[in-house]
Amino acid sequence: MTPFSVVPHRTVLVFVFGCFSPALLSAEELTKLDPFVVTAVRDDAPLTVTADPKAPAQPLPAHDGADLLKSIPGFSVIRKGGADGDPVFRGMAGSRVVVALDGQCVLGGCGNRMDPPTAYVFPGAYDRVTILKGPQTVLHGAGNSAAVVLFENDPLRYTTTTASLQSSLVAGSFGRFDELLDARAGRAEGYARVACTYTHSDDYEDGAGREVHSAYERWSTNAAIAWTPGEHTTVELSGARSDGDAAYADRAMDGVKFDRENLGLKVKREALSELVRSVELQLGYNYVDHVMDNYSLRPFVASAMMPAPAVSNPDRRTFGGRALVRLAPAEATQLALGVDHQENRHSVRSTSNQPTMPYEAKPRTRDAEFAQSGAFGELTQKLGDEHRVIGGFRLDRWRATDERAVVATSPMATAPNPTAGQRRSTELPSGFLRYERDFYAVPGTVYLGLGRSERFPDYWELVKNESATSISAFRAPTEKTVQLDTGLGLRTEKWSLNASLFANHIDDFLLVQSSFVKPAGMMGTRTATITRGVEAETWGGEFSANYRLSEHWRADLTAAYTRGRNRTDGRPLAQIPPFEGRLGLAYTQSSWSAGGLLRGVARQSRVAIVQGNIVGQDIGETPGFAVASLNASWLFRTWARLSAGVDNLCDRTYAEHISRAGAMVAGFEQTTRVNEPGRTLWTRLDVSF
Ligand SMILES: [Cu+2]
Repeated sequence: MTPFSVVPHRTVLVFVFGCFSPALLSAEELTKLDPFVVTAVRDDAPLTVTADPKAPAQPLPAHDGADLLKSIPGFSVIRKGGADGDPVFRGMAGSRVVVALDGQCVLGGCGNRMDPPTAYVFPGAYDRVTILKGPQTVLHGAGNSAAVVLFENDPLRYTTTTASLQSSLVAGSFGRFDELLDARAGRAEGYARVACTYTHSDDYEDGAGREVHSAYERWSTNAAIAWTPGEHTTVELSGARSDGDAAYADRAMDGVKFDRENLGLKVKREALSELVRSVELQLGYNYVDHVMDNYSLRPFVASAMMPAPAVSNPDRRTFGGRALVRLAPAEATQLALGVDHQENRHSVRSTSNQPTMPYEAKPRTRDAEFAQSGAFGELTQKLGDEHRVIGGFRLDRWRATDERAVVATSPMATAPNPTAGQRRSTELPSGFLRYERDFYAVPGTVYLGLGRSERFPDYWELVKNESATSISAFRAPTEKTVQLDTGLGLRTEKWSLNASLFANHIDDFLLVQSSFVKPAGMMGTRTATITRGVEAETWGGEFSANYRLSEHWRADLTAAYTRGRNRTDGRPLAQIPPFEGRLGLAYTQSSWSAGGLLRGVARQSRVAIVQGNIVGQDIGETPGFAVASLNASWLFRTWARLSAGVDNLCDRTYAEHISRAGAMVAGFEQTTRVNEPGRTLWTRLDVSF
């Protein structure tokens, strides 16, 4: 075992500290002396970051996937309101970051991107979130050029009859209230678990005391039941149901329904023979039904675009599956082989006048269908004790069908779709090769990898936008990324240090450009949002250092930077977050901890106005800012812990560079961007039995 092999977070700590600091404190004690409130996550392996979505974190995240990821260096969030922000990793948004929930791909339905996959993530319902950076794995589907994000539950296995219960309550400023209940029970023959979450917030206020149209309410139930007929066999059937509503400060409509239905089946058999280490089969079904309108969560105001109460109701049905075999052909060789498949259908129905033509009475009209089938192999070859080579290759066949008869050229007008009924299919090759080396003088690992990924255009790039020359972007090119990844991780008893650097070249980067002027009719012009392929490059990286100043004091420093260039237009690449640094300091005793976090973000002057991605486009430069936060936590019973914090202590008024422009919402002051929350007080109680 190497210091950086992929094992759960805590095990790594125990292993490293257990080996290198036996005299100081036992591994258990050292683990306990980590601060209770998480302000910085640590890298576990080359290109791998793991976080505990159940742990108290500062700043207090909204109970959705994007806000949780925001605390991980390299991630930023495009804010639209209080929840359902879009995660961006290293300036890459949308489907460049693949999000899988327990191995299943969930795709949102909203044409206006109200529901990124992370809108259907309730972090407290999962045991672990893992981020795999760069095109350096082929195991989790095609096109994940920036990163793969896995929300997962730990496998359960019981030998005696056992039951456990974990619960947390959060109360905070602006009417914030969260509840989480996670119950598990099992015996040798099987287990069952259920996780329920509820979260609510009123409109928050920014630092200047202006209310932001951002209230939300979300709930979820995840359940699983499993049969474990032998020591090495698990058959798990799982399901999830969730819904919610959310106000948006950046647009003319709000989300009033985010209904997800899910069913999953997992069959896994381990230790079949010396050669076959495991075989697993997974199937998943997801249905997302989304409704947005301009009157339920805000006072209805007639506008030129929407003169009457209007509703849109898109939905998406996704089926998928994967079969994977893990082999050990030799002692130093591990091979994972598999196939996967995913298909989804998107439909929409809408009304421009709900009182006279209710949307519920209208038929759903299918507008697009997608399918992708892939085969992959990933090999890890140890070369002696200290060297490893890891390589992977996958080939995907991707198909799309354009089922739109007409294309909307404005909220009031449609035109016949020039690509109606057309089908297209493409072969997408992806692969990577990486060299890793461990060293022991200071325990650590260095790596260097080269990867290529080819990403097919997603629903928004292909169907929601036009192209420069046509009202349909259905012929948009595939996006090809070639990326170099390098970095190192060092960890001693007193300090740890991680650095990951990347540089890439992206051929046919799918740039989404708004306000593109097109001819209209005999003399006029109109503007459209188009998808176009440009030649782009980005480079940058993340750095984190952790230093144990004394037995009780710990300091964390993280930094992230990305720079991007659009070579075709000779401009900066749009929607790239500026440099960001965080400094955390914590004091930990056996039963309590207290800490502070300072987050500083630089100004961003590298902008390309009206250019960006499926979520948002650049609107201008932004100034830098700094935000300070404080937290404390007290383990007052072995089974109960109370935490509290103040986020944005100085009540600063600020907005993230990539956040969306503020919209005019009746009763609210319009701001340049959707501002972040002002001073936020929160308290949290965690109990486990
Ligand atoms: Cu929507």
